[in-house]
Amino acid sequence: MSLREIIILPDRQLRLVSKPVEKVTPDIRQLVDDMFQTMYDAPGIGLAAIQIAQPLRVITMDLAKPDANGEGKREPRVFINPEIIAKSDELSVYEEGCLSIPEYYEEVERPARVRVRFTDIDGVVREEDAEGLYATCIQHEIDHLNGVLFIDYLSKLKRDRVMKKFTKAAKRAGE
Ligand code: GNR
Ligand code: NI
Repeated sequence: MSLREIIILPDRQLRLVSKPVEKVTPDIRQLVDDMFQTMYDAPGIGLAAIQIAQPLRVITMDLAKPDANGEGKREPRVFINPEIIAKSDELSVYEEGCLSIPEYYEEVERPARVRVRFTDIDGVVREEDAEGLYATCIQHEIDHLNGVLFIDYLSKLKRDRVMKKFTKAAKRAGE
């Protein structure tokens, strides 16, 4: 396992559309292991492969609350080639954050419940109903696979402000 660097705004790779995984190979399992290590270290509740610069349709997630050591009982989930096949008309608002947009949080409105179809780590196609934080998180992660970020749902004013802040920070870091 290895800890990988999480790419942040304004890295243009975040706008790539990730490619489907054709087969769950040892390389994909290695990628998933690295994603879990990176996600737990961050710490975050979800991670899309593109956030470690791999444009593949792979997501890791763990919605369990960590204990004081940042560990506790884990509930790791893996989604390969996930698709939303149904969504509720009812919406819900959640304050979102993103490891690729550090320390910025805003409320986003999304369908409250979704049904997701995905391939699991054993290569088996499965479907699950998601609600609450699970629904919010899977939608946020699937957006990453399509080059979409939660700031895209905010006003242009807010989005421009965030982009400017991170562009400036990147320039300063590069000088
Ligand atoms: O760690 C994360 N927390 C979070 C909180 C609310 C809504 C979505 C998320 S996902 C985020 C990790 C991340 O950036 N995943 O892409
Ligand atoms: Ni994110």
